[in-house]
Amino acid sequence: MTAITLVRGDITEQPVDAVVNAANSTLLGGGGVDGAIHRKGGPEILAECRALRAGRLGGGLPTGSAVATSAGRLPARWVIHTVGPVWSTKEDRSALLESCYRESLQVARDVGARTVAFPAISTGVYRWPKADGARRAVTTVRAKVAAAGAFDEVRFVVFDQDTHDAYQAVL
Ligand code: AR6
Repeated sequence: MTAITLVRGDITEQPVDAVVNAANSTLLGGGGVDGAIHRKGGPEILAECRALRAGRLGGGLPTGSAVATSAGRLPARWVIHTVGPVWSTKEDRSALLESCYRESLQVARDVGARTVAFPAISTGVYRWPKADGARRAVTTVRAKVAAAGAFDEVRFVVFDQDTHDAYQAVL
């Protein structure tokens, strides 16, 4: 059984095997969770991201995909970078958001991570509605961990009270 838990706090302080980063396609950093992870994790993470860009991810990491690097000085072993979709009222991009959770867990499983922390992907700079983001995060993770059976804990780590309430309502 995988424990699915909710914590209000800073994802960079979670002592888990893998923390998921809400990155962008360049993999070269940004604000929000991404900025916090690179700031606290140190230059080793960015160096690995640059190496990926110089190699098999020359075109960047596609939206909905995920890739692992080491976690530098974070109290984790891996950072799993994923790129959420920017919210759109014209187009339904929810399959891409769900793909972020599924692909991140697939990568986590591939590296051997048993505890994984997720931020609320796309719900900050990318403006995805918090309640819908929470519902898709929880349902997608539940389905994937039931199928994969490889995790001890998947932890949702949220910053603000609204997001916390949204996750609590779904959980
Ligand atoms: N720990 C946990 N949650 C956090 C933290 C933290 N340290 N910091 C912010 N949040 P965002 P996105 C929450 O904007 O919407 C970057 O520039 C935040 O309150 O980090 O996927 C990237 O480079 C919100 O609820 O990610 C991309 O360009 C959630 O994490 C773009 O932003 C996600 O907010 C990605 O935007």
